[in-house]
Amino acid sequence: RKKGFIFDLDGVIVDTAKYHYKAWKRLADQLGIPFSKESNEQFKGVSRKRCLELLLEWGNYKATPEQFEEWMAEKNRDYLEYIHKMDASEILPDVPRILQYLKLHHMPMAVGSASKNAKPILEKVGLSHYFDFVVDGTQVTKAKPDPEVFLIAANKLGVDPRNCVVFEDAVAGIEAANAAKMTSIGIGDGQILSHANYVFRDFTDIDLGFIAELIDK
Ligand code: B16
Ligand code: MG
Repeated sequence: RKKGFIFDLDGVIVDTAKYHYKAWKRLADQLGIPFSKESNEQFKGVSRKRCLELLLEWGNYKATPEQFEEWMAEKNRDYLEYIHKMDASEILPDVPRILQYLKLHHMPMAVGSASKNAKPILEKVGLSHYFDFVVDGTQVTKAKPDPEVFLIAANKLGVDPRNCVVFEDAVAGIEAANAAKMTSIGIGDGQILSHANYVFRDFTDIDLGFIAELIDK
């Protein structure tokens, strides 16, 4: 059976969560809304719009549509400044080892991310060539935990969703992969990602034998 491999971007391939955090923190400080690293956890895998809605809810803050647009733009301008300086050193440990192995076995591969900045980030860190398709926040209408982003990816790869494997670091992303009937692999904390079919702390914990089994299953 033909298999497909789909990777989330932020938190799986690169650690951009820290830049999202810094950009949101700056805006939150400016608005006088408390915002911590723990609050930032709830922004993982969540669209920019939804993140701002949450921030304003937490701060009990009413915004006009114009302010809302301006703050989203401001956060993104800040974020773009950080990612502009990114290079291959920011790829998470052992990601290339897994990508190379899959490529060697001619596996179809895609990125499935909520981010509208996915393509420039992949270019910056030099990983674009591994992926046949990048499905990102510019192409989806329903955010994770809706399976849309992964279903579009499977469709583009020409692989039955049940034969797709998803690597995700966010709870919403694991839910999305499960809803798409894909094999979900959590990257991170097993207690947080308890609904995943498999969980690894990071890619250094993934044995190539395990990937070989996924390919042959
Ligand atoms: P942007 P992923 C997600 O990417 C991030 O985890 C999330 O924190 C962010 O708000 C979202 O992208 C939108 O990003 O503002 O760049 O469009 O994890 O789905 O790759
Ligand atoms: Mg993520």
